Amino acid sequence: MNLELRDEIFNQAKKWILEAGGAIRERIDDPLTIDTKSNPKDLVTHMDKETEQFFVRKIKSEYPEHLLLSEEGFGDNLQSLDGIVWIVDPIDGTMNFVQQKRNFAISIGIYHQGIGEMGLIYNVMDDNLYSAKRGEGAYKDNKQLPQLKEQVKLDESLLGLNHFWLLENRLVEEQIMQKLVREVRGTRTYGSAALEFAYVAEGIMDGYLTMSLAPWDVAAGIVIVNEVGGVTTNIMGGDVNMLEKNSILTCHPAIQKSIINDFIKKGKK
Ligand code: 2AM
Ligand code: CA
Ligand code: CA
Ligand code: CA
Repeated sequence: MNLELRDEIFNQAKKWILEAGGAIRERIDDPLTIDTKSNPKDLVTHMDKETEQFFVRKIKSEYPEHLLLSEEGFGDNLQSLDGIVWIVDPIDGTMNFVQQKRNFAISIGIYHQGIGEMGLIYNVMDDNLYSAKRGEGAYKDNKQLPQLKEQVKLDESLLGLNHFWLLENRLVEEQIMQKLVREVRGTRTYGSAALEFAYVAEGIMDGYLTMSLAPWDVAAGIVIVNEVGGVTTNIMGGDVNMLEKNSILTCHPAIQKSIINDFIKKGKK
């Protein structure tokens, strides 16, 4: 992608994400219309939908040839990643949005011919924007994030992990995951995949492991983590398919092999 065009698109995306986040902040105490989706714990509010529609309107009027892949169904029905595709999660961490009025983010990944060119993750209530352009480093607001520290040992690492890993599940024997929890220094669960990626990029978590995420949960985070030297695959170490759901391991490269080979593969069902 031509760098001038990329900068222009990035500046638009940045303007829109800050605007959309500001609108959510202004209305954070308004009554919410809450619906459920695939199950009673899978929530969506009118703010998720309105925020997604805001991005659809902006993108389609400024860049009619660009495509949009987004959670709440107002985007395009994509069969491929040809062209320029905006992968948008209008509110990542809807349950946090509803119950805590914080700890949620807007996530935008912009891909060209399947390659992640830009990622933006906006922690709306903290007013922190994590962003990256491929090959140009990652930023938290205007400050460049350093490369991940030289070395990290698994038994000194902090791992983002949902508690469902410890219950009987379809992917990995829970005893093996319990062993992993005992091995690492600590675990955290923030409830927003995008923010967990941002924290891995920031170096305040060493990895994040999850069973099933959609493209809009990970598209921005992958680009941002990549720019500080982190790595992202599915939990078996394979490529992430940006048109489907994937299990995800994003982490410091020093602990990737051990998590996959010594734990996940040993407990694989
Ligand atoms: P969401 O808030 O945009 O739905 C919560 O652990 C994280 O997993 C959030 O990033 C959430 O994104 C994501 N997630 C993906 N699929 C989900 C589902 N079916 N139900 C709830 N959260 C889901
Ligand atoms: Ca959702
Ligand atoms: Ca999400
Ligand atoms: Ca969402």
